Amino acid sequence: MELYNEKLEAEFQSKIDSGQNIEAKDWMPEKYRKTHIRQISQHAHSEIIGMLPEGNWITRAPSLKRKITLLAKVQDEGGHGLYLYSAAETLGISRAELNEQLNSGRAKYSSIFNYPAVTWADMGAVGWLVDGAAIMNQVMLTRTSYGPYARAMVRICKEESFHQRQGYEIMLTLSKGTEVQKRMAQDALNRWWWPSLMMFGPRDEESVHTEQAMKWKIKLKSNDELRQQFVDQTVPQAELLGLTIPDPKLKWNAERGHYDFGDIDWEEFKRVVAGKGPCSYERLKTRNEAWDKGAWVREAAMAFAEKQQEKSLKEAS
Ligand code: FAQ
Repeated sequence: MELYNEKLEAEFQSKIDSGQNIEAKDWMPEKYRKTHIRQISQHAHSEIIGMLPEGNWITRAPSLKRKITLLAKVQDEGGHGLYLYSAAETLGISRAELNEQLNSGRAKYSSIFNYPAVTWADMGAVGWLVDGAAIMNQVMLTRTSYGPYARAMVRICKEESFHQRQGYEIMLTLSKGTEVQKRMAQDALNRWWWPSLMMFGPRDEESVHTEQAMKWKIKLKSNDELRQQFVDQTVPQAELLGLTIPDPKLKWNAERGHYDFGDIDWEEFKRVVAGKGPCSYERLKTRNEAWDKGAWVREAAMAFAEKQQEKSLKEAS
């Protein structure tokens, strides 16, 4: 039995090494299956909870154009959550279990969504920085080894790049606007900068999953590599906006060919991931209320599906 498993594992690894996808019906080690359920479901939960900070601003958007764009963005995020839940389901976990894990507070989701969006400028900063960080990490996921996840990511990345641009455009408008608008944009950058850097996860030496994730081509770059890439890409964008990144240690390092940047508050990161972020309680409460309020929709959909099934059984007999 052990020899049999070793042979299967060797074949499985060589398939990944040669760039082939693993599909839902293929043999896979139990740890690969569990790792994917963990990552894909955390990702799906992040999209679903990620709708909340921006959802709050749909009714307060400053113009019809902004309202329509924000509405479309938040809807896209809901869609991303649904594709990702479907990808997780191909690994043998049910939608009911996934929902229960999120609603009970047992599941993790991205730390970033536990911060408040207090002004309209936050809609710009979230699109520019949060979607910007999300794309940086997710482009590599379009080439991840698990087929259903990789395919979901292709569509998600196309939509995320639109999200990033709409956020940057809001920042551009505000930073070229009145003094008050400029201050709002700077204030939003000040509040979202460090949490955005935390999105990439713990430092490489503390990232428990990276080594295995690289072997299975789930990750093509480490957390720190992606964080550096994000800083290098974002600093010139902030310069173009005429805004200042809130980091006195930020400095171009010609020798490394990268920006050096200051220390991240890892204690804050740990607190937020442990469910003690500024909005952690509120996010789960809102999510649970939405779940309860939606019960009649789920029940009606199930009743309709049962009726349709009965009808087609009758027609067939
Ligand atoms: N927040 O060993 P690693 C978005 C956890 S989607 C909370 O480095 P890994 C779209 C990690 O789960 C944003 N927890 O783990 C949008 C693990 O815990 P566990 C989400 C975090 O998996 C935009 C532990 O720490 N993106 O923004 C965080 O190799 C705007 C050890 O960490 C994805 O989910 C964190 N920031 O690397 C929506 C992308 N970082 O499970 C609305 C897919 C780490 O052992 C508005 N995921 N942890 O208990 C990934 O690429 C990876 O899972 C990482 C973490 C890179 C997030």
